[in-house]
Amino acid sequence: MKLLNILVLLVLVGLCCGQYMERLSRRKRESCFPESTGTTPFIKEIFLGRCLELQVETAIPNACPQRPVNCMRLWKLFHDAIAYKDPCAIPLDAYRDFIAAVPHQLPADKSMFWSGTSYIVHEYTEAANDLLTLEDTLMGYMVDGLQWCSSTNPWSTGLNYWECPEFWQEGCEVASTAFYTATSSAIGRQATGVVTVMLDATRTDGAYRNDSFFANYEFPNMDPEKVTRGDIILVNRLGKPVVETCGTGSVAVLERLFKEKGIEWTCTDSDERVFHIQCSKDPTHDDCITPPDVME
Ligand code: N1C
Repeated sequence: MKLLNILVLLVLVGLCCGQYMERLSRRKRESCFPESTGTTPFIKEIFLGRCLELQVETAIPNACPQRPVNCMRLWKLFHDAIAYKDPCAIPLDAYRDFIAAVPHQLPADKSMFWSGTSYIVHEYTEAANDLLTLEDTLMGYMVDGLQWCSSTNPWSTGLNYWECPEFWQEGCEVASTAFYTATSSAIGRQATGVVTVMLDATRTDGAYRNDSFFANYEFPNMDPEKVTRGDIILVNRLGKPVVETCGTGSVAVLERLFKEKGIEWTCTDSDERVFHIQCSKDPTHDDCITPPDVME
């Protein structure tokens, strides 16, 4: 009888833990620290940990830096780029020294650019395991998803952990804008061979937007002597009407720009992998359920 009770208890605990773990993995990860609009707590430690991790544990195949990266030096350059400056007046070239010090990590044919598709592009490159976004390289990985801004208080560390201005604030030039301007320009310059760009075809303001980092800093910095082809992948978001297809609207503009630059291009608006990845995230979505007559 005692043994039976223990067995029942073990099964119940197993079921509860299983469900809890499943729920945890489905939920968006959150911070255990009080919510704040300031710099991410322990940003320095996270930065250093990621810098080491990307060399020690999860290095990009065939893209290791020639010598071990001095992560402390990179942190100092990243920190000094904005520390003690007015958080709303960060010049666009603030990260110049930081960019110059980060090793180049984009092997030929591996660059994946994106605009409006951050919610799927990383799952796509992970599933394909053959393309790299900026966030997969050291330059973008160390601060991916983090928040940071400067403090002018001379008694502080130079960063503000209480509050940061938002990037859309009128007349405010924030650190992340300077950071993505510099890093986007750098990976645009570094790309060689075939490049891929993933755009959202269901956006009403256009898949290829003039005000995007891709349009302003990545595409213009691609060198036609080094880039041999541009593959455009359009994402049709589940349940949303398709606004543009290959050869129409702003996609046609990008195709023309590739041509004018002397770079060949291809375009696909029905990429199967994109469809399956979206369905794996939302398997019961109407668009993903195969009608019974197709299954027969
Ligand atoms: O303006 P976007 O798209 O065209 O920028 C995306 C483009 C990518 O190819 C990346 O290489 O520029 C690079 N990039 C990032 O890697 C990045 N990570 C997070 C640009 N912006 C990035 N962010 C944040 O997303 C940033 O704060 C900026 O405001 C948005 C831009 O995303 P978008 O409009 O979808």
